[in-house]
Parts: sequence; structure tokens; C-alpha cells
Amino acid sequence: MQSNGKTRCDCPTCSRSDQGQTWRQKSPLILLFCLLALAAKPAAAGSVFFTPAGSQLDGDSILDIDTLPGSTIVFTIALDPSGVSLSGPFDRFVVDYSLAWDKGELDNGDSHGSISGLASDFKLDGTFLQGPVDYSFTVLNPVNDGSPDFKLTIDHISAHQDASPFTNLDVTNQFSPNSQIVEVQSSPEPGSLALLGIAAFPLLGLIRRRRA
Ligand SMILES: [Ca+2]
Repeated sequence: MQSNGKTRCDCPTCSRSDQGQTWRQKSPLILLFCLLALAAKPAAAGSVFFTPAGSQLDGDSILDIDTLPGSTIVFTIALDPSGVSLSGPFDRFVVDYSLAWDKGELDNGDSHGSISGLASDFKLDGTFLQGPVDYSFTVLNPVNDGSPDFKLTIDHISAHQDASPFTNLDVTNQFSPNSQIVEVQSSPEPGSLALLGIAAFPLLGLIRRRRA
């Protein structure tokens, strides 16, 4: 129903005070309601992650590590339990995780796996306590092909109390996200770009002379 340019709601559930309010007038209240609803959600979860996480160097969605063949990358896997809520005293977290990497681009001296493709290249199941764990890799042939070269997947996380009564609580759902990926790639060095420019300059002159 329209009255003085304002949309009125005649629905019986609306109170009298709501009558005559436009959507423009109501929208701040709706926004406030949405913000309160978001604030009422559980706090951010804990995380298991690796560093270096890389940064975005190209157009795809995977973060990148700019490196060179022969370089060493040490991936450190760590656990951040902030945001995890435990109902009782617990001594430690136990994390079951998997690592996978592209064996054509990264090498850690292990010869497991013979199938090409990231997921089947090599998998290492590990369990560690709360401290960080390092994995060292030699960079072989870093290619910017838009596919992950190193991936961490969280399979299961439990909180343990070692003293009696022994307790083992599954807290996997309190950790997010359950995987992390990064790509290794090699950008041309500024020196080689300059050399490329110097080499291209006489060629450009030759093309111009031929056109003239
Ligand atoms: Ca990328």
C-alpha cells in the first residue's frame, strides 16, 4: 500500500510503530541485525599451516613462491590453537596430516611414489605435537603452470590429556581450513631481462631498416 510516497506494510504481524517506515528507514536495522547475527557465530577456529605461505605473483588463485633451481625451501608446519575451545584440561594436540608435492619441481631426497600428479606424487603421513616441524626441499624446475606444488592436508586433530583420566577429544572440526597449497615458480632475474632488452634492440633496428 502506498501513502505519501512511502511503502507501507499492512501485514497483521507488523506492529503499529512499523507502519509507515520505508525500506530505506529499515535497512540500518536490518544491517545491525545481520552484524549481531554474525557476531553471535562461534569464534574463528584454530589452524594448522605452513610457512612460507607465498604471495600472489600472477593471475591464478594459488599463492606463489618465487625461487630458482637449486634453491632450498624449508616448509615449517605449525599449529595455532587460538580460537579452539576445550571443555577440560588438555596437555597437547595430536595432528595427523599429509604432505604432497610435485616431484618435478621439488625434491626432499625421498623416492616414494611413481605416479605423476600432485596427490599421488608423494604422501607423508605424520604426527607431531604442538611444536613446529620443518621439511627441507631442493627446488628442481619451478614452472608457473597454475597448479599446486606443495600441499598440506589436515586429516585429524585431537586434544589429549595424558594424566588420569586419560582423555582423547576429537577437535578436527575446530580447525579451519583443512588444507593449504602453494606454487613455486621462477621469475626472470632483472639482469637477464636487461640482457634480453639489449639483445632485442639491434633486432628491432634491423626490422625497421628492412621496412624502410
Ligand atoms: Ca598464483
